[in-house]
Amino acid sequence: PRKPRVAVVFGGRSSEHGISVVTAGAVLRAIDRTKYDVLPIGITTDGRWALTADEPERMAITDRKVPNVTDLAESTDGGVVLPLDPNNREVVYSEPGAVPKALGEVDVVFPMLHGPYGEDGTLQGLLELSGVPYVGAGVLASAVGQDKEYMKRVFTSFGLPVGPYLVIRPREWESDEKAARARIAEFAGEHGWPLFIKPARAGSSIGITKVDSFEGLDEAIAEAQRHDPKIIVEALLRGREIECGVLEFEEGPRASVPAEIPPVQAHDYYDFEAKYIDSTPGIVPAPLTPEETAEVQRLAVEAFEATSCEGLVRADFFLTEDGRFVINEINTMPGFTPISMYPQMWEKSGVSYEELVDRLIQAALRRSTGLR
Ligand code: G1L
Repeated sequence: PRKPRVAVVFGGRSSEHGISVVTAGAVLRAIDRTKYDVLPIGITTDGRWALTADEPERMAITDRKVPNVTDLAESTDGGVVLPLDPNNREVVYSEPGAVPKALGEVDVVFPMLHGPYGEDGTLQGLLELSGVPYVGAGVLASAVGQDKEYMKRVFTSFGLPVGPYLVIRPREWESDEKAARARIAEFAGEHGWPLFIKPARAGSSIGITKVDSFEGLDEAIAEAQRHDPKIIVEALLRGREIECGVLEFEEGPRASVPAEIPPVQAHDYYDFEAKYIDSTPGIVPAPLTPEETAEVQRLAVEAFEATSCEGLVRADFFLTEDGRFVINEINTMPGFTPISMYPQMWEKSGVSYEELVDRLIQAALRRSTGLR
């Protein structure tokens, strides 16, 4: 029988294009070629889909230069830019099936795109319409995982502990800035400074400002609104940062050993570079009591279930000074190089990077043949 063909889709219009290419290179290297055929599909920074050569060694950082899809596609022997450019939209979106036809025979897609149109459920919706199974979270879980407000609402309704927060919607801000500021003042009165002002729907640490007083609040709001008109205000949670991976096995989701992210001196939350490229600053497994470990693992699996995740999720927590776990967020597309937190937590749980990639593909293929 023919081997299942896995299309790895990477790159894209996000500022995190390069990291996606590097990560896709690692995934391409890890896929068992005796079991699967592989089709690497890059999306250029201007949104064109291109078949790229299956040469993961060209997808690494060399001489401090981050790879990009345009270089890979243009200098690739037999590389074909598929008719999926923005000027030819009808080919892409007009009819269900257009994409798989353009891609050729594809049994499963491994989506590796950051941010809007990648991990927010839109690409997942396109794949649903096209009838192609894909790795990871579906439309709903992706969208919930991208929206800090609805993430907290879902957690709360499932009894998961979340920290204090406030949402400022665009209409409220436009109609009455003063009232919105007064709500923030009341929130600060109750929970104290500093506050974190964040875009409600943006990945990584983009657009986030820590504010210590009213001074700087307006600039922080403006900065967050540059990324999303809806913003979220969060109180500082004192405590340790603990993360836990969840992976879907045949019998259901299981939690990895947790990790601890030590506090960073230079910045209060580790930035994009640290999160995706640098070696993991985490301690794996986290030095927790067996009871604490079991508790955070239980909460991580609950977060996976509450948001109807599929395949995998990384759940991030604070362990507060009074010994309670508070869930901060989930990430349906966590950093995924072999040295990133999520693969490291599984490595220390006895699941190699190769096995991880295989389990994710298998979970996607299983889903396509059964009732969801
Ligand atoms: F498909 C998975 F497994 F769900 C998946 C997809 C993408 C896991 C992790 C990622 N991560 C990335 O693509 C990225 C961190 C390079 C950008 Cl979001």
